Amino acid sequence: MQASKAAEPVRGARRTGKARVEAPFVSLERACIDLLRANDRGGYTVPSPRLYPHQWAWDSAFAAIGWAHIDLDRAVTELELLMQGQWPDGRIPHIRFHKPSADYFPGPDFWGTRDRSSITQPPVWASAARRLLELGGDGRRIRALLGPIDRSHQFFRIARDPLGYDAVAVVHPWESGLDNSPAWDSAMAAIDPTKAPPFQRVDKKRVGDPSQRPTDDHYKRYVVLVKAIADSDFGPGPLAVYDPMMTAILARAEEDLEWLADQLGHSELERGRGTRLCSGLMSRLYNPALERFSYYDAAAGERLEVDVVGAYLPAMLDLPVSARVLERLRQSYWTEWPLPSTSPEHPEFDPVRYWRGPTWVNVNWLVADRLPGLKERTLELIERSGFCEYFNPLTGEGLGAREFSWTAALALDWLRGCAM
Ligand code: 9WN
Repeated sequence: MQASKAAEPVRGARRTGKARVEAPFVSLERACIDLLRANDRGGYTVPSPRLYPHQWAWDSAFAAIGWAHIDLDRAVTELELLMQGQWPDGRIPHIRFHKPSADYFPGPDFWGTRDRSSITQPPVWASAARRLLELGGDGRRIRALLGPIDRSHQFFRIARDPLGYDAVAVVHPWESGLDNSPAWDSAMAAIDPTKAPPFQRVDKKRVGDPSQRPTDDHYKRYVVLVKAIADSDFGPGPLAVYDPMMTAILARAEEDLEWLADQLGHSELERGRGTRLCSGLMSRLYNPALERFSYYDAAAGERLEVDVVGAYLPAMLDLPVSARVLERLRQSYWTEWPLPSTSPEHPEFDPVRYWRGPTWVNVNWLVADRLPGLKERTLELIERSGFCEYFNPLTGEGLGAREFSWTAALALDWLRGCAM
């Protein structure tokens, strides 16, 4: 499919020098484009201008997918800048700090680095690169990304699979991208919050209502982990939790990398890693009685049966159990505005606190082609509430940051007729 040219500004839309990103939209498609342009910092896209003023890894890959529908060269540049932040061991930092900013904590000094964080994030960049090539992106430039992407995937096997499960264990809740999910609660209980050095949160000032953000207690534990990772020479640190969603995303990314290698003639790639991850998911993390996947706390040696959306996300792959898992997901998660990030039956379900209940557009985008009606309902939600970071799954109220990039980028991908 070819990307169509960017639409001209809609006549009559209120424009005040800033992008018009408030619902109701004159044209949702136009508003998506305006938002990405407004959040462009010259080659990379900030997730949100006020709350997240740097380059985040999976946000950037999602933004590239949006850019692919506006300007393919700009889309490739987004991934190039992302890959340029790569550590020598292959990890793609979850944040790249291009410029200093007092608007976000923790900054590089806290991470003990110059300009990047020391953990990674769900590796959606191979899947983004595939979308760019499918839409007609420059094969020569995309081919140059395959080596770095390959090394970023190998990093997971070398440094994020302590028990050799052929699956991914995250070392910090921030690494999962689903930071505040109840999935991490029991492992985080072992981290002592009193060990946190003094620090000042900025996020609570940026999001007016603190009930939509993690608690101070959780934040202290996040900070302790950041320091522990720096103190262990950027090795894993004390937490390691096998994550079915992260594993599924990597498995999909491996398939997409193989596809890219075939298209672009990159013969050095080792084959079959995606298949191995699928076997790891089935043999180590699938729970047939619950018809969903488990988390596994490698440090405690404990299987964690947590009813959160990530426990169903491997159904985005062609696994023998995918249809069953999707059916379960539909039964338990089809709220007024699906998908809640935590089951409404879970005792920790909170419809407004981030990752403990709210609906997120990127999660929906990952499974939407397998859940009929989800894409349409999510677009309706955005039309109604705007480009929020997340949404109340019961009322549809927009929450967290406004002007959030991946909400616009993935909506644009849907509007242009694409699916994962
Ligand atoms: C920490 C940028 C990021 C997303 C994550 C989301 C949130 C950061 C934070 O924002 O995390 O990385 O400070 O809360 O949970 O998925 O990448 O949008």
